[in-house]
Amino acid sequence: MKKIILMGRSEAGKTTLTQALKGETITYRKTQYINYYDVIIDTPGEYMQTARLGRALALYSYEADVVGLLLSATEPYSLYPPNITCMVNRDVIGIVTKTGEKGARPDRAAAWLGIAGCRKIFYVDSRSGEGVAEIFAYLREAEDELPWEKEQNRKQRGEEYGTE
Ligand SMILES: Nc1nc2c(ncn2[C@@H]2O[C@H](COP(=O)(O)OP(=O)(O)O)[C@@H](O)[C@H]2O)c(=O)[nH]1
Ligand SMILES: [Mg+2]
Repeated sequence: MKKIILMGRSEAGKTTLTQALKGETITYRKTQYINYYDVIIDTPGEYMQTARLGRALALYSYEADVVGLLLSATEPYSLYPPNITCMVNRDVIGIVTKTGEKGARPDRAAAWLGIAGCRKIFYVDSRSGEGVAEIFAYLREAEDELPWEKEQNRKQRGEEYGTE
């Protein structure tokens, strides 16, 4: 798995998404996400709410392969300056959270993330688990086996070698 660092203002949903990716609350196809603690870095929202955002982004992104900028679909404004992603020499993805909330405007949040410089945008509701699998799929590397593929792959190997 590629290592992702999640950034966004307080209440953006960083910790909840971290939990969803770690499988503490979410199940997908009855399989729990487990043992990905080392590939997700949660950060305090304070970085976003100060002028130090750019520097924090640049520094912390060295710890990761991918930076995820979170913005809630319920936010009435965005704190991201235009093209903030130019501070980072890593892939930066936009993640719109809380898509299932009442009055959510995922389209507006996505547009703001686009202005911030994110080219690829994901949409999640970490409470229901909607969209979390897509982030997993993006973070996977060739050698990774996603949780819901384990059973299928085991069966395939069993058929090939005549064993289970
Ligand atoms: N419906 C919904 N609620 C969310 C989602 N993400 C976070 N929340 C809620 O929003 C609040 C703040 O989330 P939290 O993860 O603590 O935000 P953080 O400050 O960025 O870590 C909590 O009450 C969460 O339950 C989401 O994707 N969907
Ligand atoms: Mg948090």
